[in-house]
This record gives sequence, C-alpha cells and structure tokens, in this order.
Amino acid sequence: MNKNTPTVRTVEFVGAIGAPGQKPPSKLPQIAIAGRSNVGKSTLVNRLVGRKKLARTSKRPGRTQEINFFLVDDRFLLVDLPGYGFARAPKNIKKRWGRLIQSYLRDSQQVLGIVLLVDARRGFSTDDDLMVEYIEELGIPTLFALTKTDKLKRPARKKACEQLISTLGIDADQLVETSARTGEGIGTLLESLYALLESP
Ligand SMILES: Nc1nc2c(ncn2[C@@H]2O[C@H](COP(=O)(O)OP(=O)(O)OP(=O)(O)O)[C@@H](O)[C@H]2O)c(=O)[nH]1
Ligand SMILES: [Mg+2]
Repeated sequence: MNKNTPTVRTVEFVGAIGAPGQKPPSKLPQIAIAGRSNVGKSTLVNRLVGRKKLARTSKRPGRTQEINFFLVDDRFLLVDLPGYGFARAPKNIKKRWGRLIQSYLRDSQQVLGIVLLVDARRGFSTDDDLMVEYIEELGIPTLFALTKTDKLKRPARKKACEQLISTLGIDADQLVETSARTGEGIGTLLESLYALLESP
C-alpha cells in the first residue's frame, strides 16, 4: 500500500435484505461485492474494512443468504451479496437468491459500482457470464477481482489473469489480483472504490 491508500476508520453492520422489494437501510452510495458462492466475497469485505469477523464466512458455499449492508466511514455502504451458482443448493433456494440479487441491483438507485469476484483457481463460469450480462444491461460500472491468488504459483496466476482479461475483453487495469490471506491487492482495490465514489 502506498501512503495515499485510504484507510477505513469506522464500519458497522446496518441491515440486511432477505426478500425482493425490501429497501436498503440507507440512501448513501453503495458498492456491491458479487460472485459465485465460496469465491471469497464476505472474506474480502472483512479484509477491505480491516475487521476479521464482521461479515460471516464459511468453508462451505451458501454461507451468505441475505444481502448485508456495512456502513463505511458514514460515507458509503459496502454490500455483501449472497453467492450464485451453488450447484447443490435446492432449486427453489437458488431461484430465490437469484431474484433477490437481481431485484436489488435493478431497483436500488444507489449502486455506484460492482466488484465481481472470480476465484483464481476456478476461473470464469457460465453463471458469472450471466451475471456480467445482467450488470451490463443495467449499466453499472464494474471492477473485476481475482480472489485467493495465494493458492496459485506465479505462472498459473498469470495464466488465470490473461484468460479472464481475454474472456471479458477488458483492460488489464480493470482486474485486480487479490488475496485476503496475504493482503495482496486490497489497497489497490480500496483505492479504486474510493476513486469510484469520488467520480462525478
Ligand atoms: N486461501 C484463501 N482462502 C480464502 C481467501 N478468501 C476467502 N477464502 C476462503 O474461502 C472460503 C469462502 O469464503 P467466503 O468469504 O465465505 O465466501 P463467499 O463468497 O462469501 O461465499 P457465500 O457467502 O457462500 O457466497 C472460506 O473458507 C475463506 O476462508 C483468500 O484470499 N485466500
Ligand atoms: Mg458470503
């Protein structure tokens, strides 16, 4: 992290949405963390704000079942979404989570940006593709982050990055390599989020 890296001073859980149609707990700008189940969304939220146990995490997919809102520095909401693409979840549950995420992203006027996470070892999935399509339809600015880079050696990691960049047709600077374990990329991602908040 360089000396300009923002640091989070205060953070608190301010509410959750469990069903489509419910409203976010505040009208402040929101940045949502999206991705497949188990990709590391809740862990990344904790790491970004420097609090180990704020958002609940689990080894098993399907941990986060509601949309959770965390107020950061009384300035914006970091939003921990439930994961999608969890193959073993019952069909009705999968449908419910999908509807919940879609209705929130569609109806909230305050979603300033989305960070879409992709597991460095697992790569981009069909479900990610559907999510990207949906986000594009809504026109919400999106950043991409590879997660769990600590689990890959350099060459494999480089390959994962190149693959994702070419699949998405994005510029290299739209992708951040992160590890919640080592802290890699966390400062960079935080800087990007603050830049987004400050953009007109
Ligand atoms: N090695 C490593 N493990 C990680 C990292 N980030 C998350 N994990 C692990 O991945 C598992 C899933 O993390 P979560 O943060 O609960 O994942 P999630 O995306 O919130 O999952 P759902 O809420 O089920 O959608 C946990 O066992 C974490 O410890 C990372 O950077 N490196
Ligand atoms: Mg989670």
